[in-house]
Amino acid sequence: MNQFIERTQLIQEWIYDAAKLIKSSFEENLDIQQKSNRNDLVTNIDKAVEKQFIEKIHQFFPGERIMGEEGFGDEFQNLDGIVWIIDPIDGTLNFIKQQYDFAIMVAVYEDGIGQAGFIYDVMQDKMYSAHKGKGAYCNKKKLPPVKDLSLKEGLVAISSALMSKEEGLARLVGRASSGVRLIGSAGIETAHVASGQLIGYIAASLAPWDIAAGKIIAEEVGLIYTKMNGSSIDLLQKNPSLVATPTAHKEIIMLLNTKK
Ligand code: 2AM
Ligand code: CA
Repeated sequence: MNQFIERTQLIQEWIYDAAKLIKSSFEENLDIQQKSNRNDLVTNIDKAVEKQFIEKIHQFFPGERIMGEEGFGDEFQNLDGIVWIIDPIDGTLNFIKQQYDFAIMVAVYEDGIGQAGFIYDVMQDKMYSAHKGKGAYCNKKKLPPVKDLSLKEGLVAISSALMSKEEGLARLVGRASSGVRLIGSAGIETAHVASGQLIGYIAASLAPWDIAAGKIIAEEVGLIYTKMNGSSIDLLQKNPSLVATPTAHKEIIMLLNTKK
């Protein structure tokens, strides 16, 4: 069996353990710190979950490199070899303010190519997963290839940063679609595009850990995941990001070009 498929059970166990840790914190006072701005927060729980993943990866897969949002992993100049990309809590603001709509995300890349991706919507108990070339799943159910709907035929998700910073651009895409939906977790929004609830998701600036797992899952169901100008995602940097059905992807890029 492919070595990345063999890892599935272990990775999912780690994710369920992390979810327990996160849920057990609901009754406690969180230690909350600000990162780049007042809406970019980190808690003691984000840090504890990342450390827990790193400990387990070191124990089971010594020598493999880890990129983690909270900085307890390695520094990266390239993506050579096997690289784990971890977002301990995606949607930290939702975790703090709503105790809902946040995810745990784990991806495994080899020489820059996505091999396995997991997005766990903790409160809905939905494990989205994919292995390269083997399709994507929500829990045990295989996700069908997406219908190639156009922008006007579907709902689109837009990050709140894009709504506030690039209002014109967000409005242009929103108006051309059936409607706009906002959740505030790149992982859950991407999972909803993969499961056909949305036809696309656009975000002003996503970090590698916001993208890595979702990109593998999205591509397995026939979605296109690129930067907003259509060029390839760079997992060593932040990216203005666009994931959509092939037709909606083309339409959104055309709309964004008319804005320039
Ligand atoms: P995070 O919660 O892991 O930081 C919110 O619209 C989405 O954008 C979340 O998935 C959030 O991930 C991500 N995001 C990326 N950069 C961000 C930033 N600087 N501030 C807030 N959210 C950010
Ligand atoms: Ca995070």
